[in-house]
This record gives sequence, C-alpha cells and structure tokens, in this order.
Amino acid sequence: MLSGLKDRVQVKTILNTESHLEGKEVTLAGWVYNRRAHGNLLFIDLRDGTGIIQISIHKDKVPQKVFKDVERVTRESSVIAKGVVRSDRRAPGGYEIDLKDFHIEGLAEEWPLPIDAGVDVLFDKRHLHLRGEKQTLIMRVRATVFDAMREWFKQNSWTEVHPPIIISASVEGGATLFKMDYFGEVAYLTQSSQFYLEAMIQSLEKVYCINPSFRSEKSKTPRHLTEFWMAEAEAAWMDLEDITRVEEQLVSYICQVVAERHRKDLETLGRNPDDIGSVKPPFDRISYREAIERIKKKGMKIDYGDDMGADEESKLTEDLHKPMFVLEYPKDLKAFYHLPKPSDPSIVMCGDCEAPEGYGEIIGGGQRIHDKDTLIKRIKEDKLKPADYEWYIDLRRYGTVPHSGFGLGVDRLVRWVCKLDHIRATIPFPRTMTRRVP
Ligand code: NSS
Repeated sequence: MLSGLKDRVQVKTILNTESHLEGKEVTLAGWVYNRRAHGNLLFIDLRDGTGIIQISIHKDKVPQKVFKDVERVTRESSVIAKGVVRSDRRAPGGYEIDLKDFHIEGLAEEWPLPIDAGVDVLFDKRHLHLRGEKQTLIMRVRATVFDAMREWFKQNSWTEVHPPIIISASVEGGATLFKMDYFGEVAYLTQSSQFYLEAMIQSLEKVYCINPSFRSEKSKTPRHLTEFWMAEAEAAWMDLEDITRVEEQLVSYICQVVAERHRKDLETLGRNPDDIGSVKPPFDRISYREAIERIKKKGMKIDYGDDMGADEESKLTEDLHKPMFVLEYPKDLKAFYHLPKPSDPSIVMCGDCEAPEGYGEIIGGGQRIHDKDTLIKRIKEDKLKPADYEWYIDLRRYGTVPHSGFGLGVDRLVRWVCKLDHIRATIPFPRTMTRRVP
C-alpha cells in the first residue's frame, strides 16, 4: 500500500452512519471537485471513486502551510487529506471533515472545461469530462445494467458465449460493414453476433453474449453509434411469442434492478425511478400494420411498406409509459434470415421492442428461417451470395430446429433509463460518424 494511505477511508464509508466514524481522524484520497472561500474559511468538495464529501479548513486551526496549500490547490488536483469526521446537517451528505493535514499529489493545470462548454468541447475532452457528477452516475447505472443482464440470464439458465468480432460476411446488410484488410483478404467488424449464436444453440440450447457491434452508419441521430454494445440471445425450440416473452422479462428485470439500486442517482439525472421500476410484463404487442396506422393518425406521412425511422418511432411511442412490441414487418424491410409467416410469406415473424416516451427501438429480433432451401432462396433474393453463408446454411443441414433470438441495444436502453437526450452520453468514449478521438 502507498505510504500515507494506510488509514484511508473512502467517502461512501464516511457517509454511511453505520460506520460510526464521527469524531475519528481519517485519511481521504481523491480529487478537488470544487473549492470555495468565505474569508478565513475554505471549503473543498473532495471526490473519490465512491462519492463527494465537504472538507472545511479554518485558517486558525491548521498550520499555515496547510492553509496555503489549500488556497493554491486547483480544481481536479489530486490530493490526500487528513481530518476529523464531524456530523453536520447542513453538509450535503450529513458529514464533513475538519481538515488537519493536506498533501497535493498532482496540482492540476487550469481546468479546460468551462461551465458553459459546448458539446463538441466536452466530447473533445471526454477523458476529462467523464469526471463530472452526471457522467459518473451514468457510468454507474450502465454498469448495473450489465450486471442485471448477466444476473437475469444466469437465473434463467442461459449460457454466456464469446463470438468473434472479426467476421467474413454481413448479418444486417452490406451497406453498414466496416471493412478491413485481413492479411490480403477482406474481413469486417461484426454487426451482430447472431449467426454465431445460432451455431451454438445445437449444443447449449439457450445462449447469449454481450459484445460490441459495429455499423458504419451515416446517421447523425441521437440514437446511433458506430460502435455500440449489444446483448444478444438465441434459443432452440422457441418461436416469436416465446422469444418476445424472454425480451419483456429481461427488460423488466433490468428496469427494476436499476430503479432499486439507483433511486437517488436516477433522480439526480432527472428520471423518476418509479417510471422505470414500474416496467413489468406483459408489454403491448401491435403489428407493423397497426403501427403505421397509428403514426398516420398522428399526422405523419408514412405508408404501409415504408421503414420507420427515428422520427416515426418517436411519434409512435411518445405517449407510452412502458415498452411495446411491433411485430410482423414486411419482409422487404428486414434482413434475409427472418422466418416468413406461413399464412402470408410477404411478412416475416420478427419483433422490435420500442422504448416509451419517444425513445424508440431498443431490441430487434424474431424467429429465424430453419429450412435450408427457404434460407438459400432468401439469401439470393437479397442479392447476397450463398457461398458467403456456407457455414450458416450448414446449420440447416445438420439437425436444424425452429429457433429465435434477439439483440438488445444496451446503449439505447441506458439512454432511455437515464432519460438522456443523446446516446453519446451513455458510453465512456463514443464512436460516431464524426468522432473517434479520444
Ligand atoms: O439491427 S438490429 O435491429 N438487429 C440485429 O442486429 C439482430 N441481428 C440481432 C439479433 O437478433 N441477434 O439491431 C439490434 C439492436 C437495435 O434494436 C438497436 O437497439 C441496436 O441494436 N442498434 C444500435 N444501437 C446504437 N447504434 C446503432 N448504430 C445501432 N444499430 C442497432
């Protein structure tokens, strides 16, 4: 352990009344979040990895050198502070520290992010911007979303698997593939791990993965990243309704866990935790046809057969309080692998899950084609080469079964849960059409 940090206590422990640290001397290590002066009295808000606490410094009660150091310390300097814990109802967390000793570890240069910094400046300096209170809370909620997903899958006997990121053929159409030189051959970054999950259900039946996915989408919208995180699941012997039930249970579990573990954080972010905590199955299910009718009634110009974009989905979901499924799209709007509806092959057995309050699509999924000849026909209809999908077609040659799956856009879910304007705030270092630094 670093010398001088032997008695270190983290902020969360001090603020927890059950730690009974009142009157005790403690060592804190962290960063200067804020500093204020009232004549002979200085205040520092000290931040560590667990929270923020106020430190008060009386000119008369500390050695001159300590007071001078506090006077010169700058915002975001890293410091070690020793002091006595005092309960104070006026202090933000109910406790504050009376400073005794102070050491500046790294004196920070002038903080380059002014209060009124615009979005571009904040994201140019994202490595620093991430220290903000709101950004920290979002990262905590995001981590809990990942925890909750793994908990739910584990509780329901799904096996986590690890598909490759470097792939050889498109899943969601060639237009959005990131291409790279692979020792003189062509390879791509994965758009979705779906096909690899489909290869693993014959041995494990219910599998999932949580992976980054990549799409070179020229979309400058508040819900598109070029590198985003998808939680994908695939199960043998499940049809569209079975997998839809899986999706609503998973989403509800995530929402309830986040609402329970992050009540205060959500409030700080401007999200009423009860909005999220009340999300429970079943979610409404409507057909694509019905969705188009609803959007039309709300005054937008759209016809049966048109794709729903962000604006249309916003309209469709603006009055909802919990997610809703839109099922059975025309086949021309979806990738080739979706199962055609037996009674009307112009429609496919797919389902998108739409988040409420205008947030729109968070999940795409459905039942897959499990018949070899139908699959080859659909690959050709989409002007793709069956040869590129040889191993995928193979899965239909050896013990094929009806099966279904889905992909949940985790960043989009975090955006909705945290009530954020833009998806870029959900991920530490967003990648968009115009950003790959830092
Ligand atoms: O294209 S999807 O709708 N579906 C698939 O990729 C399937 N192959 C998944 C599967 O069945 N295993 O994408 C799934 C979700 C979609 O609903 C969004 O929530 C999210 O992935 N998604 C994105 N999030 C952020 N940025 C971008 N560009 C993006 N594209 C999809």
